Amino acid sequence: MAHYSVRSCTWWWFVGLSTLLHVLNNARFTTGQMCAFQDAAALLEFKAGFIDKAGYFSNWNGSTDCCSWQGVTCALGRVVELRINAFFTPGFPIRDTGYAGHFGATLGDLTALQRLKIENVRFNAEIPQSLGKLLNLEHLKLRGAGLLGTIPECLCNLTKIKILDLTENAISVTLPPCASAWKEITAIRLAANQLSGVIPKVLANLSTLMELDIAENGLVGVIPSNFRELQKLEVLSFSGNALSSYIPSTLTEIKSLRIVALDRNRFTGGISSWWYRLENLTDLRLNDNELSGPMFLPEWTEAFAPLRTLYLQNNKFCGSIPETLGNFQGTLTIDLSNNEFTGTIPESLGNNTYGTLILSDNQLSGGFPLSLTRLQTVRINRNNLDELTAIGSVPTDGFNVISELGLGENRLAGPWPTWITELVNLTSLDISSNNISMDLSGTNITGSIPIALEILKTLDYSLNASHNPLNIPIPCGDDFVANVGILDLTETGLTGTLESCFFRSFPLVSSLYLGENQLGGELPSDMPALLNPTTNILDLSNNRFVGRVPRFSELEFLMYLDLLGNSFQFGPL
Ligand SMILES: *[C@@H]1O[C@H](CO)[C@@H](O)[C@H](O)[C@H]1NC(C)=O
Ligand SMILES: *[C@@H]1O[C@H](CO)[C@@H](O)[C@H](O)[C@H]1NC(C)=O
Ligand SMILES: *[C@@H]1O[C@H](CO)[C@@H](O)[C@H](O)[C@H]1NC(C)=O
Ligand SMILES: *[C@@H]1O[C@H](CO)[C@@H](O)[C@H](O)[C@H]1NC(C)=O
Ligand SMILES: *[C@@H]1O[C@H](CO)[C@@H](O)[C@H](O)[C@H]1NC(C)=O
Ligand SMILES: *[C@@H]1O[C@H](CO)[C@@H](O)[C@H](O)[C@H]1NC(C)=O
Ligand SMILES: *[C@@H]1O[C@H](CO)[C@@H](O)[C@H](O)[C@H]1NC(C)=O
Ligand SMILES: *[C@@H]1O[C@H](CO)[C@@H](O)[C@H](O)[C@H]1NC(C)=O
Ligand SMILES: CC(=O)N[C@H]1CO[C@H](CO)[C@@H](O)[C@@H]1O
Repeated sequence: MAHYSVRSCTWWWFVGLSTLLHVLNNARFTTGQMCAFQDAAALLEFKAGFIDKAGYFSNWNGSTDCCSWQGVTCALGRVVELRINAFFTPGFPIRDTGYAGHFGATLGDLTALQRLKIENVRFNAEIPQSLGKLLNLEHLKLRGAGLLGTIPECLCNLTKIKILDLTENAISVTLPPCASAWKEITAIRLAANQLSGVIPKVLANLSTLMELDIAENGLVGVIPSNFRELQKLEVLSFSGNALSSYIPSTLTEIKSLRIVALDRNRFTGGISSWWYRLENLTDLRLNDNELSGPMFLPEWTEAFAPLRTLYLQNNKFCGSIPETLGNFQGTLTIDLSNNEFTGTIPESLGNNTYGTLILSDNQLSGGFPLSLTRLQTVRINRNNLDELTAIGSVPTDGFNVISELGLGENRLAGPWPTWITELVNLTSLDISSNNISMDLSGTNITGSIPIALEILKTLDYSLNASHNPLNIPIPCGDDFVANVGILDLTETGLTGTLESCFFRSFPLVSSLYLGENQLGGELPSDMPALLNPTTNILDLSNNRFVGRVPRFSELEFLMYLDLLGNSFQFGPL
C-alpha cells in the first residue's frame, strides 16, 4: 500500500508539473508575448511610412516583441488591436505631416486584427483595398485621417464589423449596396465628409444599427420612410446636409431613439406630436429648416419624452406655445426663437426649473410670467410683449434662480417694474428698446441711486436699459457700488455731469455706453484713471460735453471710443 501510495504521489507530482508548465507556456501567449513574425513585419513596414521626428514609434524595434510596442495589443501572439493617436499623446506632435508611405499596403497582413483606431494622422490617401482582408475586424476607426475617394466595396468583406468611424475625412459617394453584409454593425459615423447624392438605400437594411451619424455632408433628397426598419436606432444625425421634403412620421415608430438631429437641412411641413412621446428621446434638434405649422404636443395626462434639448429655432412654426410644454420633467434647453409663434407665454414653462428658454424673434404678446424666474436663462427679445405688470409672483421656495433675462426690443411701457428688484440671482438684464420709465417722485435724487436701480447691486455681468425714457440723473451714489461689467444706458434721458462718484459706483464697468443723452459739463481730467483699467468700449457720443478731452490713450485696452456730437475743445487725445 505504501509503495503504491508513493508511486501515486510521484505520478501526481509529474502530472501537476507538466500542467503547470503548460499553463505557463500558454500564459506567455495570452499575456501578449511573442508576436507573430507576419504581424511584426507588417507593423515595421507600416512604421517605415511615418515621418517620425518626435519618436512616437521609437519602441517599435524589430529586436523586441511587437506585442510590447506602443499602441499594439496582442492575444495568443497575434496583433488584435492597433491604436495610434500621436497628436493627443503628450510630446508627440506629428500631426498633419505624419505619413509619407503607401498607407495600408501592409495593414491587410494583420489578419487577426479586431480593432484598428488611427486618429489625427493625415494619410491623404484612399481607403486601402488591403483592409478588405481584415476579416476579423470589429472596430474600424480612422478619424481625421485625410482619407479621400469612396468607401470601397472590399470593406463589405468585414462581416464582423460593429463600428465604422470615418468622421472628418474627405470621403465622397456613399455606402456600397454590399454593405448589407454587415450583419453585426451597431455604429456608422461618417460626419464631416463630402458625401453627396441621396441617402444610401442599404442603410435601411442594417437593422442592427444603433447609431447613425452622417452630419455635415452634402446629402440631398428625402429620408426614406423604410428607415422605420432600424428598430434599434438610438442616435440619428443628418445635421448640416441638404435633405428636403417632410420628415417621415414613420421615424417616430423607432421607439429606441434617444438623439435625433435633423437640424440645418431643408425639411418642410409640420412635425408629428409622436416625437414628444418617445420614451427615451432626450435630444430633438430640428432647428434651421423650413418646418411650419403649430407645435402639437401631447395632453397633460399623456406620457412625455424625457427631453433635455428641444431645438426648433429658425423655422416657421406658428400658433401659440402649448401649455403642456411645461410638462416635460426636469431641466431643459428649449429654443423656439425666430419662428412665428403668437399668443402669450404659458406660466407652466416655470416647471422647467434651472432650464434655458429662448423665445426671441417671435410675435408673442402679453407679459412675463414670474414663474419663469425658476429658469436660469430666459430670452424673449424682439417680440410684442406689452404687459409690464407682474404675472404671478417670484417663487419663494428657493427656486428664484434666474441669472439672465432678456426682454429687449418689446413694447413694455410704464414705470420700472418693482419685481425686477426681487430677482436676486440676476447677473444680466436686457430691457432695452422698450418704453420703460422711472418714477422718481418721492425719492431723493441728488447724490443718490434711484431705488429702482438697486438691481445693479446684484447684476454682475450686464445691464442694457438703452432706448428707454428713464429720464433720470446719471446714477452716482457714494454709498452705492455696482458690479456690472457692461452698462448700456444709451438714449435713456440721462442728465447731469459725470462726477468721480459715478466711477466709484461702477468700478468694474469695462464697456460703458452713455451716448445720446443730455449729459453735460466737463469730463474729469483724471477720467482715464477713474475708469476700470480694462475699459475697452467708451461711448459718450451725442451729449453736451464741453472742455478738453482727457488722455484716453492711457487706457491700454480701449478699442472703441466715440466722442462725436459733443462740444469738446480740440485737445490732445
Ligand atoms: C533596438 O533595440 C536594441 C536593444 O534595445 C538597440 O540596440 C537597437 O539600436 C534598437 N534598434 C533601433 C532601430 O532602434
Ligand atoms: C474582399 O472583397 C473583394 C471584392 O470587393 C474580393 O476581391 C476579395 O477577395 C475579398 N477578400 C477576402 C480576403 O475575402
Ligand atoms: C434590403 O431591404 C429591402 C426592403 O426592406 C429588401 O427588399 C432587400 O432585399 C434588402 N436587401 C438585402 C441585401 O438584404
Ligand atoms: C429605453 O431605455 C431603457 C434604458 O436604457 C431601455 O431599457 C429600454 O429598452 C429603452 N426603450 C426602448 C423602446 O428602446
Ligand atoms: C407644470 O405647471 C402647471 C401649471 O403651472 C401645473 O399644473 C403642472 O402640475 C406642472 N407640472 C409639473 C410636472 O410640475
Ligand atoms: C411710452 O409710454 C408712455 C406712457 O408711459 C406713452 O404716453 C407713450 O406714448 C409711449 N411711447 C411709445 C413710443 O409707445
Ligand atoms: C442693447 O440693446 C440694443 C437693442 O435694444 C442693442 O442694439 C445693443 O447692442 C445692446 N447693447 C449691448 C451692450 O449689447
Ligand atoms: C439727499 O441726499 C443728499 C446726499 O445723500 C443729502 O445730502 C441731502 O440732505 C438729501 N436731501 C433730502 C431732502 O433728504
Ligand atoms: C442658483 C443660485 O445662484 N441661487 C442663489 C440665489 O440667491 C440666493 C440668495 O442670494 C442664494 O442663496 C442662492 O444660492
